Amino acid sequence: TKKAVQFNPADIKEELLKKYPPKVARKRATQIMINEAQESETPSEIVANVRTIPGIITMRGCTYAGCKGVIMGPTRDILNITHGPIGCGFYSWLTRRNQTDAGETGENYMPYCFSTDMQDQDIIFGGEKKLAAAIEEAYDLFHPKGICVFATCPVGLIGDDIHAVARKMKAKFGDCNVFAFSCEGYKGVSQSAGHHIANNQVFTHLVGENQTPPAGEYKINLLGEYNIGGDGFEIDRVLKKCGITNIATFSGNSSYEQFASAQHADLSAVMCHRSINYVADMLETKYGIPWIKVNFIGAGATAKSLRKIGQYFGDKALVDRIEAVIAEELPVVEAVAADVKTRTTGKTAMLFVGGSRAHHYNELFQEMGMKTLSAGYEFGHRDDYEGREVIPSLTVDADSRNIEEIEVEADEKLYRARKTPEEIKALEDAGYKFKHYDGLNRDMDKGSIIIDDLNQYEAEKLVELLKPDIFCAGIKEKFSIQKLGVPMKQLHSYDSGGPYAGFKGAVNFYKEIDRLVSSKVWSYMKAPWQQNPELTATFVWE
Ligand code: CFM
Ligand code: HCA
Repeated sequence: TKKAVQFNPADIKEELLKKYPPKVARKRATQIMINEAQESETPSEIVANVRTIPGIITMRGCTYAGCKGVIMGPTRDILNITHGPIGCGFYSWLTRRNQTDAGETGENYMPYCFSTDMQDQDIIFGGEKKLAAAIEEAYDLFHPKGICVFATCPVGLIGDDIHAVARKMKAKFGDCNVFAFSCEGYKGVSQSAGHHIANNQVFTHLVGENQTPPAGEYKINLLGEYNIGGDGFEIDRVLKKCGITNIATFSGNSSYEQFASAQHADLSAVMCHRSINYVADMLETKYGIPWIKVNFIGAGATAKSLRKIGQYFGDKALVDRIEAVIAEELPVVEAVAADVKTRTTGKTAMLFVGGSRAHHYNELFQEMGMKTLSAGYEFGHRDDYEGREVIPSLTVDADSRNIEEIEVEADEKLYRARKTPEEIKALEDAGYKFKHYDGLNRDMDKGSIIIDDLNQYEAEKLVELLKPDIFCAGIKEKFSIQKLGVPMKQLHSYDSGGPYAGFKGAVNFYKEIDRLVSSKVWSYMKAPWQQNPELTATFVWE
């Protein structure tokens, strides 16, 4: 049995900051927050979505990763070409474990990695011709419905006009939708700007193209679900059982046609709002499709989200069917939870994932009786922490303006809590619709430590100070944490596991976490020479 860690969060914060030069410590102090959201009306402020201080080894990724890897990567029949050095294409090639099912006849280009493989001479003389040739070669080989082109850092620096090349090739082919993304890695402070750029382009160039309404009742779009480890398959199974038609998932297990038909849905259900809220807003503004926040991570959250969808349609047949599904699925999950809880209750966790999973998985850990000591996002914005209270109907052309400016402008409009009644009225008069959903802070215990853009040093320090029973983050953290003798579960790729969403996913997750926190192997983490220092040899010069 493990001793309960008693800690004073203020001391921990001080300890984390101690190592930094004064200026760095001052900035980091604004991104480390001791949670008090439970008690106060206005959640405490955290600084988020700002540049990482150079020299710090951040957990973040780049804007290209957020655009190409995250949003567009999981779509099987759009052919994605990276315009850049080969590493950018290679490291965003299926590492995320986003799965797809093309059926017997469907196209699937995900097993391929398409890149222009930029070389020194392209940097000097320009890469546009090479890009046009790559698009043509891909078209001749595969005849896809769509080709997307993604800019990497050097493309922006040398000024290749990827949009002009895409337009030219689209006109030349006539039957293939070619469009491009100015998602150079450096464009924003993290992946987040890449989401925004991807949202804008896919909405501008693809959504609404298919005029024929798909068949089915209770039509929804599932936004912000990426089918990592098969999560989307499990959610689709549950939705289908309830009689809900999923027109388009953005973008797990998705296809060109799904995006093209998304405007036929009656409702958007938003799972990871960080990555896709811009599409949700644009669907609402242009097509009048409202959106609600859902979460299918955790059995309780799944039941709640299904009920929320049922409530939106307000149809008795649907509501009854949803209740029947919950009544059938939930007891199986609860039985496993009851067993697992005998071992997991009181255990502690730390969760540091991109922009929504820290929040979503906190709920799953709560279902197991576990406590999250510290959590945060790599690239969340303030609304992901504090909750969002106003939706800006912001449709911006991210390619013609500085994306950082746009993001600041969008974020500034979100915080109703900090606005005067006059300011709120002015926003409402201007057409902004107020909505509410909770951020991470609301669900974390008082006194837990919330940290934005955690880095390598702070991660190791936190583990050393608080000794959690499990640490959840990504591949860069995996082995440094395990070397400290603490089990580490990847909440991005799920290591080799999943699905963890929906009812069946919750069962998988309970069992996996139980296995990890109950294992004795972590107590054998001292090497023989650390336990028996007499083995240390002394070198004697004769
Ligand atoms: Fe949304 Fe995601 Fe996440 Fe994200 Fe990501 Fe991801 Fe993530 Mo990795 S879209 S914000 S940019 S839930 S890839 S499927 S796991 S960091 S917490
Ligand atoms: C990304 C993708 C990533 C990386 C995960 C990790 C993912 O941000 O580019 O660091 O392990 O989920 O695959 O977030």
